[in-house]
Amino acid sequence: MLRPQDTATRERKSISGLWQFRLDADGAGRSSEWFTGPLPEAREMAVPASFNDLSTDESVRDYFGDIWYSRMVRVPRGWAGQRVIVHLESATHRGTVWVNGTEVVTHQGGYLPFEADVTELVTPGEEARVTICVNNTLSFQTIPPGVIEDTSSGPKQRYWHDFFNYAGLHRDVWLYSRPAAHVDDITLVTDIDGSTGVVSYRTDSVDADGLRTVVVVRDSEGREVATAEGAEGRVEIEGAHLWAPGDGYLYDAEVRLLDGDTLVDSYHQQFGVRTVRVDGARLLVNGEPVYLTGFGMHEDHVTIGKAHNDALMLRDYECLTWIGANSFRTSHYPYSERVLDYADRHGFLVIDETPAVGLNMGLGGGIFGGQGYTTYSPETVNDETQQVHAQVIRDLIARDKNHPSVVVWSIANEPESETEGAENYFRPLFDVAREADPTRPVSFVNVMLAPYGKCRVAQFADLIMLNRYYGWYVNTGDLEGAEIAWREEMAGWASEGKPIIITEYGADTMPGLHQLPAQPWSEEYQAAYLEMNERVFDAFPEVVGEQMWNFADFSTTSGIMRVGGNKKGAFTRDRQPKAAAFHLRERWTRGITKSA
Ligand code: BDP
Repeated sequence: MLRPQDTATRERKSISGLWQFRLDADGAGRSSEWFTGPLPEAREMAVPASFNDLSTDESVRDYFGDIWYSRMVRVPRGWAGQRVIVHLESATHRGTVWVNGTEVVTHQGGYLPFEADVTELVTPGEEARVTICVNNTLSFQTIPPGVIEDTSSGPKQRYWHDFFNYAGLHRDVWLYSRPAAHVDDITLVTDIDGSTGVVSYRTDSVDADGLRTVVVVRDSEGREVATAEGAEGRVEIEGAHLWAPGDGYLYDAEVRLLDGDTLVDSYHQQFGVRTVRVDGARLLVNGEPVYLTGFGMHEDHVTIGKAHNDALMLRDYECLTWIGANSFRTSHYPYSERVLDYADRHGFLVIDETPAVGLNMGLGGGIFGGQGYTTYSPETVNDETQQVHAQVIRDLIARDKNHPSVVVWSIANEPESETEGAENYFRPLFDVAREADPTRPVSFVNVMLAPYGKCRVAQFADLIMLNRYYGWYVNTGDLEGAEIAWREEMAGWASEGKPIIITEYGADTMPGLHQLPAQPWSEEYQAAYLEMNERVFDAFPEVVGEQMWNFADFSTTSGIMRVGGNKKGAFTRDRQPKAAAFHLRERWTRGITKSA
């Protein structure tokens, strides 16, 4: 699937904005056929936005079940003779779409795009009704997992991930036109031979029998630098300007479908010429060792929740640049494609993560009378979950494979990984990822409950990614003891001979709380905690990256461990620096070089 684009042969129309909206606690919408006309008793809802924080009503914020969106849209009259497609960048966590009363597509998984050809259901020049039923209920067979529990005050949704389960239409919804014979997919893989950029390409086209495929590569100034003919092949760029950290140089590959010399379809795919490779305990980009600085992040903002917003994205990137970050992880789900586009253009390194978070019932399970669960079992995370997980890995790679910024696939965050069930569950998933993309390292994020010597999944990973909270969840307030324990565990991982990226280390911090001597929750403690961690990282050449948890404070479910959300941000939720941010800036802008 290719993204909607305006090209010589295609046009797109955003249908974001204010939609009719209605929660459906009784599940009445389908039987009452709400997709056939205006939504009864609708209120207004912004798209893109999470619906949760736009209301002042608690039952709206915590609602789970069917959620209906509806609007009329005029199909441009100039699209006559073209195919008309409805495209959703995401629907969290499940979406079904009707056009003029006919169901056209259902999609599982909250952070990846889907679409349907609706040509036969609409008339160019006339209005069409688009209805979307989103559902945000999690189960053991969804990624991420969750469960509905019966409580004395009614059913409640429970999940094991530490961020609020925002839902709705978080990204743009589009109508677009394309020719019947069209380019359907493009895969570009780059290599470097001396000063030549070698681009292997594969295109898939639909209804294209007898048509020619021509690929034209242009540099960032629009100068043609290479061409090739055929659905699959290779082009060479002499004296290529490589894509590198901090230098997001992009080329454009235009794929043209031609009937003789007549243009039938045209699609532009940007790409960077670069290689990524693990070599011993080093991570190499273009053959050069890289050291990642940055954060695990969240798509999380006041009022709009997990919605994408260009202005807020720019502020995030401003803060990342100011602090000297060269990388981030899309913890804990695929981010908006616009975030990756920016990373491509500006040379950020991205660890791209699936939504597989919370596959660990040992975390937060069973405390204070809560029900305990076994993570991997026929009744909980099972074969069906594994199939869904495999599909989301394939879908993520299909969406993001051409982004030069993506340098590592993370197939899960902090799953239970110390048991036989975990080993059986994950072994095939690594194969799935490598089959979908043989060119990038594949890994997962290891949790503290499966320390060195106990983890049974790290053996499958190309590099080790660790979340560690010595000095916070353990050795709380005792940074000396924390450092001893941390060094001891790190020495074990280092002996594996793989590169290690610290994907989380952090301490909750109330902005404005000052304490000398430093105590947990104070700004001083956060800074001292970071310094302790940095001493450990600097002592091990195998550590090739540090991504502090978290870039900014973020919203979570309520609980005794969270004060208005998770407060481990270097920045506050409104993107203002805490004291620790100045410390990180000092270290990261100075540059960290390692000799491994
Ligand atoms: C890790 C999770 C992350 C949490 C963080 C924390 O990967 O999502 O927010 O710890 O506790 O367990 O702050």
